Amino acid sequence: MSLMTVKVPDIGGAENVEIIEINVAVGDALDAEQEILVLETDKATMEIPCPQAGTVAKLLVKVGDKVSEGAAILELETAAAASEQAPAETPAPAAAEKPAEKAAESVAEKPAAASSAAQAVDHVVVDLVVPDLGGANEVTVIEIAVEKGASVAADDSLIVLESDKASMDIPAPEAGTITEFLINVGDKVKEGQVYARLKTSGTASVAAPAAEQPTEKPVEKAAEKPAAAPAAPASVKESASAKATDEAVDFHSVYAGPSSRRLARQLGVNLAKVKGTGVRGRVTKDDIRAYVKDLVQKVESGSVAVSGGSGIPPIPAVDFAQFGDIEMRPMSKIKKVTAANMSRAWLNVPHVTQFDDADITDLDEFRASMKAESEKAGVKLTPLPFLIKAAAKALELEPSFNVSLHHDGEHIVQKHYVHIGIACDTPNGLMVPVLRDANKKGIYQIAREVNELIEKARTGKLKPNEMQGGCFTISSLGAIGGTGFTPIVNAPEVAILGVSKAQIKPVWNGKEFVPRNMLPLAVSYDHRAINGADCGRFFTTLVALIADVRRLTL
Ligand code: CAO
Repeated sequence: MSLMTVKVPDIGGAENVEIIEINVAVGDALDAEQEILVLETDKATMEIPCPQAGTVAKLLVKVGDKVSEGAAILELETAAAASEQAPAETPAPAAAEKPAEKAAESVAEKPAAASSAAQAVDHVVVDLVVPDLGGANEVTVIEIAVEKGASVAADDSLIVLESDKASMDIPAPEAGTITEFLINVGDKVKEGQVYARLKTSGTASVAAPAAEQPTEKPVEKAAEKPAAAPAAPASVKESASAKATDEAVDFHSVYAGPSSRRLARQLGVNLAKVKGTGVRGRVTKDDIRAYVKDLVQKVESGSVAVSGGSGIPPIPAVDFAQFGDIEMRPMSKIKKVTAANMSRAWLNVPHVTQFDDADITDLDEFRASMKAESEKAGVKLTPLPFLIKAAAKALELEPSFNVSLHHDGEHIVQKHYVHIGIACDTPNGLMVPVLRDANKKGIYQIAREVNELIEKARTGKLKPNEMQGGCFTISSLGAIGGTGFTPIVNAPEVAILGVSKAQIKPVWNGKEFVPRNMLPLAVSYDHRAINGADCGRFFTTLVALIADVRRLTL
């Protein structure tokens, strides 16, 4: 093993160039050509590669340092054989990495074919040519920042070129209208190649058309001031393409180096959505990785399903302020979790909802008759404990409802316990505490435990295990009102009961209409696990149990 010092290579004479990114750390094993750091002039970025494989022994620079050719960057521990060739110079950055100023000068030196005498013409059409690429043979067009027909100001970025190691914005030499592009994104272009035509006003500083050309016609010629230097990131203007749809990959308005852009393209990441944490907000590769990691986590937790997962078009963003006064309030954690759970269940579970009314006239009479006794026992008896008991009994009698789909997609999990979830409206949002073994408990015990759970939910004292393990959920809006609703299955449960407000209704008893207290019920179920006939049986059983509370004791 031996130690070599890696130095800043020939960077085209640029001096005191700022280090804006360091992509290696002490101890990293580097391959030859692996990117070490990124330099930036006010016109271009350059990635400095490692001259040969080795391990970083010491970093000699930090982000923000200004360096010139020959400055020591790091010490590299290399294999002995390789070190014999040392001190190896860092390979000069390829083609486009040569500082843009250089490219600009080089191109600017090339005079336009036409004379510099200005002539009075309405307008001239000038060819925009690819500037000096610092010796690179070909570079790729990675963006066309404006559309044909767009009016551009001087220095507006028109296209972005990228070599292996650097990217550069090619700005408009002056104001005008783009009449055509002669290249497409992905094309390889060479220095001097005409990539677009710009119609400028005749009195502009653009060189006049050649004398022999008729002045009444627009003139085509090379611009005297060709697209020279890549624009500084800060000067990147919003382009027509940047105003495209949210989904369109918008690299143009993004400040990122070639390797970051390359990584974004490989991963299909829209760079415009990535928050840059590098110098001056530059998007680094770590930013892209963090973005992808975060996205994957959100997708796996289901929290981004509403925003376009599984090919579902996202709901477009709306600026509500344009319609009147608004205020932004943060969602509580519970509301966010509920939103994620609901979208996940709604998108994953094929729902069917069936409806029926239960006659609770007798139940209500019984409840009223028990009022004094229940108060003495310290229990408030609403219809809810009876519904819980009835649901638990119905689940025992119709076990096809007491199941979950196994995540392998090939098994049904039959449960031999009966835990009932109660949807509970709390100041922070919807919570679903779970009453365990409801089938084994009496009405008083259920009422007492449920009231405790509701109290805990509303005071934020529920423990995680008190919200887990439910087999079936009851969501009661009975105290509030409404004649019916279609509840969303609380997956991985396969069914839910929605309870609406009881009402006295005329019911035909075979001889006459009689006033009965009717409770509107809805059962939503997961049609992957339950068939309509199963639900019919379960629902009939449930309604019969509610209508005759004596059956609950059997
Ligand atoms: N019909 C008519 N009256 C009803 C009724 C019904 N279906 N259900 C309850 N009531 C009555 C009760 O008897 C009580 O009246 P009394 O005091 O005169 O006896 C009154 O309404 C208030 O009941 P409550 O709300 O205090 O208690 P509850 O046991 O009925 O409900 C709970 C408890 C936690 C289910 C309820 O408070 C709640 O939070 N519901 C909201 C659930 C929710 O938001 N679900 C989401 C819907 S979308 O999926």
